Amino acid sequence: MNPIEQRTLDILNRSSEIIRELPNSAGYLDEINKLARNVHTKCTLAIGGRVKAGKSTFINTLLGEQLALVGTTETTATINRFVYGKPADPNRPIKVVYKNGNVSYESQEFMDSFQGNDAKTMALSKGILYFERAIENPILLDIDLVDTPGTDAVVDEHQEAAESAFGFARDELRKEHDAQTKDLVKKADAVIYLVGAVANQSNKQFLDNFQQACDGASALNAIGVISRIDEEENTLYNSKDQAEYVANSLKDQLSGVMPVSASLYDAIHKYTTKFENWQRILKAIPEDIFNTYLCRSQEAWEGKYDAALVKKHPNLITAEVRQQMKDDMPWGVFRVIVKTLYSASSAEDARQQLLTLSNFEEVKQVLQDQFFARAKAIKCTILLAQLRNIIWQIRNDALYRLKRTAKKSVEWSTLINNRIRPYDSANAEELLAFIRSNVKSESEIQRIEHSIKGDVVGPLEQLENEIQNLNIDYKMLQEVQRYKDRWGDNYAELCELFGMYGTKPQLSVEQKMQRQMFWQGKAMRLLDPKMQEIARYAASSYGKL
Ligand SMILES: Nc1nc2c(ncn2[C@@H]2O[C@H](COP(=O)(O)OP(=O)(O)O)[C@@H](O)[C@H]2O)c(=O)[nH]1
Ligand SMILES: [Mg+2]
Repeated sequence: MNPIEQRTLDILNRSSEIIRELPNSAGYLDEINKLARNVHTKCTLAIGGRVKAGKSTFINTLLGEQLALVGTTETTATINRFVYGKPADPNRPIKVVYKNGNVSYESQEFMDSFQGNDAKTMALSKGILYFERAIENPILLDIDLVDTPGTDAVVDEHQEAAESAFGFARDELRKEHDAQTKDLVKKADAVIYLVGAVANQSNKQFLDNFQQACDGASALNAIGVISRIDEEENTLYNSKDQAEYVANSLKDQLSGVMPVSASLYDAIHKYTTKFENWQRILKAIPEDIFNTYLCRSQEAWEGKYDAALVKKHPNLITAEVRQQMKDDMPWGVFRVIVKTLYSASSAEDARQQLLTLSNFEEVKQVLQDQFFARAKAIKCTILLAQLRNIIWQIRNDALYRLKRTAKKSVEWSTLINNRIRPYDSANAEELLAFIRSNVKSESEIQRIEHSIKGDVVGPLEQLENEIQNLNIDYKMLQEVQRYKDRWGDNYAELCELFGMYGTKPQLSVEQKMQRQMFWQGKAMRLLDPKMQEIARYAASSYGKL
């Protein structure tokens, strides 16, 4: 077991030992035992956000397999869990958990049949609680990934009007999905919030969408992703600014915000062998025709202006060839690919630029560092906070009542001694014995309080602090890595100091002091406040080594 888990379990076990001594403690013990069992369960990472934000696409790209159904309608959207493991029967890899408690194992075809948008599919999906699929993907070693149906489905008025009886049932399902998603996100240990970059969303609207999506989230375990950035060129080429704007405004809710286009990343991999050939074909098109006419819109690319264009340029590649090129890529994805190929000096150069634009590798790295690698710390932080809550209740409720009773029992004993013993010493003794065996004395209570403080609250706070420091280290490490170039020769030193390699530098006292002074001096000379903060933190970290 990982050391953080072991220490969490030790604290939980010790607290249940102490609390067992209290009368009527069964309820508390139950809660603590539940927490202890949870130490071994995996951390749940849920993907939240609106319907059609691109959640399922993002998960597929993350897992590198087409596992979650994409483009599902509200009738077919289901909860999909992805867990580490091997399916018992490879022909029936999908575990279906029904709302009535039944479980069945089904084939891929069964799952694919959920693409329908009809009454029958809807009736079927209504009975299902979730799908679960076991895959041997290292991402899932310490976390279970949950794809949610999404909140706030956009009402499709055409469909609504066409089939109003069906529309009502669909509205019900929509509400259910909205509630399910919110509930899953609330129960998850960590959440990725996806908000699609819908064309022309104002910054304010954008923020409102994020705020709504991550309502009540705590910044440590929640990260924001602006998805589908390829759809708006404005967003695509300014995606980092947009992300920074949202991140600054939601500092308390999200640990960070990153832009991504999962579809672009997928397309780069799917079509990369064609890039060279495409680039040759594209570069033969005159610039004004390429930019002004062909890339204007999907219709233009597919031939809308060709009748007029071909008169001027008889050698223009035909609309048919162009459509073949586009294949089934979303227009935004295709547009950025052809534009980049057109302007880049080589196909490889274009590939690199496109990878950077999709930003997927960076997002994956951050998720890796922040969630997948820290899953156990995240889980334990949550369990420790819950234990702290239980202890607080015990101190304010059970212990408080015990103390009151102990005080009262002293009064009763005096009363018995003074008023009963002179007339009936046998009964007085019996009463006193009853009190002694049923009421905890003030000194016993003090001993319990002392144990709670020393054996539970102390170690709990110590562990919480250590995890907290790891979290700050981690945030600093992220900053350092983000602006790697700024740190020149000191980059590797900071990475080690902030725990990138899992071990802290081993230095003599003189060396530590020397490095501490170096970073204090640097903090004073630096002008950028972020860099100043990091330098100061480096100095204090050497102090704590
Ligand atoms: N252009 C573009 N389309 C995307 C991207 N991600 C998802 N989509 C499309 O958006 C639609 C909804 O995607 P889906 O993953 O099912 O969204 P979900 O409802 O949040 O799970 C589908 O048609 C996807 O092809 C993206 O990065 N770029
Ligand atoms: Mg989906």
